[in-house]
Amino acid sequence: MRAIPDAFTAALRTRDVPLDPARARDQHLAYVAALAATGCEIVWLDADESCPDCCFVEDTAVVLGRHAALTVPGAPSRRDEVEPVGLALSRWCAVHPMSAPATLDGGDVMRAADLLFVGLSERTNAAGAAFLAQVAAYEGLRVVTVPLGAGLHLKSAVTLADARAVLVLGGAVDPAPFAAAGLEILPVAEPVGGNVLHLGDRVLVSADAPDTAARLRDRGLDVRVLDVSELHKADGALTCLSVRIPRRGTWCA
Ligand code: CIR
Repeated sequence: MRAIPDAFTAALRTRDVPLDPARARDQHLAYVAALAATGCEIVWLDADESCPDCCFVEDTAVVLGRHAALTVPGAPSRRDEVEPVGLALSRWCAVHPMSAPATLDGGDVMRAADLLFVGLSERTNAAGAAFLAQVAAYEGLRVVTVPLGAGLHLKSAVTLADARAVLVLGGAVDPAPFAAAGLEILPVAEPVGGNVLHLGDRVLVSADAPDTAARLRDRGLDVRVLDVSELHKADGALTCLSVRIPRRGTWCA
């Protein structure tokens, strides 16, 4: 995870709303606590005041096991975020840096067992997906590209609720490739309900998606609700605030 800079006020966003770094930090700390409570070790990188979006660390790297791809984020203002994340990750993984004109944001990559669904979006292009496929092959993983119809990233709209079921925000993407992979489709209508973070037997859900939280509870999942409203204002969600590094021989969302 990476700390929130004062420069967060200048983070990229689709809506012209002011951003409050202090409020975002309070919400970020609650998120850290929720991750730590699941038994994760937290590796914390300092903020970089020249990178307003640096807390959205998921977009800079995709960890696949012993190998990780370092991205070229689709937004040029985010490209300096990558190097410190790569240095930190090199403690666990062989890191493979992507080169422009390939671009990819980690928020466009959703893993389900041995498949990596990659959203082709305003941030991620076909060359970025092809590079990821090369690195993924070292781990025996296969890439399936899915064109994104609306929204910032694939995982803004589609995430695993558990290992066999996927939440899909209506209108954002064709659910057929997920169904073809044997995943149960759980359609959602709440704009931030498609982005949950499934960690072991627990799932984190945004407080702005109460219907999704209730539905996942009804499925018997251990749901924890977090207020990340200040991060939503910068188009961030639950997955984008961390890069998850699974224990050897396991995988995580
Ligand atoms: C951006 O526009 O790049 C950031 N303000 C938000 C990135 C959110 N990342 C993610 O959902 N993976």
